[in-house]
Amino acid sequence: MMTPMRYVLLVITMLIGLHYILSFSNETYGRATSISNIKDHLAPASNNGEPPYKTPVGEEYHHGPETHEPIDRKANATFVFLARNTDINGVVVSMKQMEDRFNKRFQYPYVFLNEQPFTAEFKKRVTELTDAPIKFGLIPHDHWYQPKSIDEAKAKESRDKMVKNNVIYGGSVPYRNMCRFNSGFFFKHELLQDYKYYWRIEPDVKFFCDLDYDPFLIMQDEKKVYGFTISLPEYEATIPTLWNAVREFTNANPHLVEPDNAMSFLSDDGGLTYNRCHFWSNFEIGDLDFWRGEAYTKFFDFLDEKGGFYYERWGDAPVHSIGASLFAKKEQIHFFNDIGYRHEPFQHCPQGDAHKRGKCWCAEGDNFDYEWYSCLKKYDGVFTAPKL
Ligand SMILES: Nc1nc2c(ncn2[C@@H]2O[C@H](COP(=O)(O)OP(=O)(O)O)[C@@H](O)[C@H]2O)c(=O)[nH]1
Ligand SMILES: *[C@@H]1O[C@H](CO)[C@@H](O)[C@H](O)[C@H]1NC(C)=O
Ligand SMILES: *[C@@H]1O[C@H](CO)[C@@H](O)[C@H](O)[C@H]1NC(C)=O
Ligand SMILES: [Mg+2]
Repeated sequence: MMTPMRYVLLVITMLIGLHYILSFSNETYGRATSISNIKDHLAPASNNGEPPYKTPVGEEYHHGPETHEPIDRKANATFVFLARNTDINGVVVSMKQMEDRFNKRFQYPYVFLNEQPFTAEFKKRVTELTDAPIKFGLIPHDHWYQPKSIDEAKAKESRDKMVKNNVIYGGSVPYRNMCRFNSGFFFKHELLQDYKYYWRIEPDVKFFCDLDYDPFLIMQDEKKVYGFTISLPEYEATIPTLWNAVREFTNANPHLVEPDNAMSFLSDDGGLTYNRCHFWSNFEIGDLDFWRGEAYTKFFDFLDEKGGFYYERWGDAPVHSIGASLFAKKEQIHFFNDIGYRHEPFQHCPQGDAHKRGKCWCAEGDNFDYEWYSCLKKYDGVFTAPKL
């Protein structure tokens, strides 16, 4: 039965879908710049290829139930958790699940970061949840706050306009600080210098499945640089000039673009326009040295100079996604198919054998992977699409 409420919801969903399709087919900004350099560096398509996740993680990585094999091998890795003191109740929800599903067995350390000192109460509550080492770090002033080089009058005008247009977090300076920090600074923090891999966690997320293998070892053994579970398009209003800046950068630095890249995840027309697909960065398992490397460092500095973190509201998700897609090989971006994960309002729920193996508590039918608003099909297309 179609209740009136369901009918209204369906119509709203269809309208949003229509808007999305129209806006996708009508990119008008910034067609002026030459794209020849990007075209030269388009990923060669591999028709034979399948996305790497279609091949499940090898049996040798699985440890089985906790009564079985002890953990004999670990990666150089840590969790990274950026949070405010006021986030504590959501922080413990996420961390308790991470401990129960994975880390009480694997014992990776946690690094907590904040631009203000963590309170004794915050430290006590998270320390009680784990036997693994925990470090609490203060973010250096210049890595967090709006730089002096930003014209505050211009930035404010843009924020006010976004508020008027109901852009999510459009009026927030702290949110912009956070996006810029996550884009270009977290991996520079002194507490992260000791590590090569990180797993980012946010407050109030859910981990649905037992994980009896170490995803960091997959990263290390297969030389992956970026792992995700959910992908979707970014809001146009937050990044109107981001793609122009990206093209300007790649045109000026073609040698930094990886020839075997994942451009077709980002663009449906060979780099001319951005389809706004990005990996949802509230979940990330990544290589810190990749962010610290020459290509991404120069890329971030270039973007930072443009001021779009403040004059617009560039998010760390599109910035990381574009960086990983253009400066790494496509096979180095990994979809963690067997990690069940939710950050409101979307979730990835492993299907079939993976669901059973992980004893997942999400409903298999509630899975974002091939919903219309998901970009996973574009990720698949990177490996299967015919050559442009
Ligand atoms: N220290 C600190 N952390 C923040 C601040 N704003 C957001 N965060 C953290 O940054 C991450 C993203 O923020 P969140 O509110 O979850 O944004 P959303 O997921 O995009 O809605 C979370 O880990 C927050 O705890 C801030 O002003 N200070
Ligand atoms: C596309 O953008 C142009 C210029 O902004 C506008 O005139 C046109 O109506 C738009 N078309 C669609 C389908 O949105
Ligand atoms: C861990 O990785 C970091 C960054 O690559 C490196 O500096 C450090 O020496 C590594 N530690 C170990 C024990 O390998
Ligand atoms: Mg969040």
